[in-house]
Amino acid sequence: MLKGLLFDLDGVLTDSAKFHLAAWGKVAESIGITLPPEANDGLRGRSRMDSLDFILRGAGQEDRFTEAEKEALATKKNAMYVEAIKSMTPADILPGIPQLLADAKAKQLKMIIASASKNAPTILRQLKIADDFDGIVDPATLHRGKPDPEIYVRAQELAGLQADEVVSFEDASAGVAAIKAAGQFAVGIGDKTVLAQADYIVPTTAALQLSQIEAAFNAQH
Ligand code: G16
Ligand code: MG
Repeated sequence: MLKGLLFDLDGVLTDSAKFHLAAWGKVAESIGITLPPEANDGLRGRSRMDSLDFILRGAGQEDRFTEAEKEALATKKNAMYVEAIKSMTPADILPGIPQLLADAKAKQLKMIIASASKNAPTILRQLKIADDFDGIVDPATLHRGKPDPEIYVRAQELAGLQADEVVSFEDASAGVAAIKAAGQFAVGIGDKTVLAQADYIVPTTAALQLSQIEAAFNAQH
């Protein structure tokens, strides 16, 4: 029986990717690197330091900086990002999400955030949906990033539920892989060839409907 929903944040509840991309773009520019167009997708769901490594690797400069210098660059990016997300309001919640959260609440489903972002609590407050959730996995306590299942296993534990009692939502293929490795039902939001591993796929959040997702979940359990 469906008892809980586990949510990625960026790309699922709101589009914070544009702010991540803009901040990384400025940091990259400051060290003479131009972000390639594929950076937008490539940065999705990656932790802060993994994102920097991804950018440096893409430019063939993975050995250019010391760990301390990389920390400084990541701190600079985060300061710009934190400034940018102050402009977020409830209008930045993606279409279909307010109804999904209301339907889940009416069914008393547990709701947990499984985001790689250390800024997730701030964003939820800006969107004024922080109180809708029963918990947030603290990414600082994780050992491995998505596609490792750790974050989804932890989210399920926070909900006090079993793998076959939850549905998890993701926009990134690494995130869907993490959900499936955790043995959970995956809802993928985005391109169906990219997210082929998901159990249920919608092109955008506007197409999310809890009754239909629950029917697909029940058919599989
Ligand atoms: C998000 C974004 C990533 C970002 C990561 C860490 O993940 O998709 O681009 O690098 O969080 O964010 P921060 O620097 O704020 O800790 P998710 O898991 O919500 O998609
Ligand atoms: Mg995401």
